[in-house]
Amino acid sequence: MRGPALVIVPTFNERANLPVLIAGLMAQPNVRVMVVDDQSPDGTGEVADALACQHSGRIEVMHRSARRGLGRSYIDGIKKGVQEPVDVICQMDADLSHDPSHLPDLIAAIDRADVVIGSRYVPGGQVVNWPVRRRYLSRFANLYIRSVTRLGARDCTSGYRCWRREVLASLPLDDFISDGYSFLVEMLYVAWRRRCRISEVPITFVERREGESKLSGGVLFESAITPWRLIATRGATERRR
Ligand SMILES: Nc1nc2c(ncn2[C@@H]2O[C@H](COP(=O)(O)OP(=O)(O)O)[C@@H](O)[C@H]2O)c(=O)[nH]1
Ligand SMILES: [Mg+2]
Repeated sequence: MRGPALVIVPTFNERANLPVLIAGLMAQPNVRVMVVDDQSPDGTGEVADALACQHSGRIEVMHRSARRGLGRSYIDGIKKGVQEPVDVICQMDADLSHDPSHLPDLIAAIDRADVVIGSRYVPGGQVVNWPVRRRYLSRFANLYIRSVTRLGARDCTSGYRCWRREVLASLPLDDFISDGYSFLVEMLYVAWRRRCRISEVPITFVERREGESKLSGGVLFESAITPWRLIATRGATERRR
């Protein structure tokens, strides 16, 4: 059996979603949360502080003031998280796309893996409420990443993941270059090159109802380049072992 888990949740303008997510997470035993907010203009950071008061000892809030970014937020959150007395560190979106009730499945699977992906693209996994365009984009992105990098995971872009703390602590976080969603691909690729065991458990992904996606043209451009950069620099990844 595993001990406590820490869930890192990056937020940017998730005011309406965060209280619902936190209620779902607080219903899970042995789970703590770190919200990493990028000075959201909608006041998500203050909402997070109020929730931390309500559930004192189980929620911490990191208010970032450096340059905004999903990758940067994760790096800062993980660096702090790996210092804490937990066995497992999870990553999760705040927009209610990732159902906290899947968390026990992910955490249970870590007994036989170093990283477990909450996966839309293994049998039993599904996507709800995505327009056709977004479905194709995600399918294509995974096909593209898997073909270029040879990564074996079916859902390389899922942001719902669970890591053994010591494995996460051993990744060369400061060397990661990706800013946006590509950060998730870079993390997985580097872990795989270092022979981490990757496992996938099915999830039902539900598109957000509140707030807006931060997917942008710049993010897509970075995503197109990243797999090629990763294979071009794979020797360096190995040497940093
Ligand atoms: N801290 C931080 N969180 C971000 C940033 N961009 C996105 N997020 C969060 O990352 C998660 C996924 O973002 P989302 O816009 O839903 O991406 P999508 O699901 O791919 O459309 C959500 O919890 C966002 O609030 C950012 O620049 N900084
Ligand atoms: Mg989303």
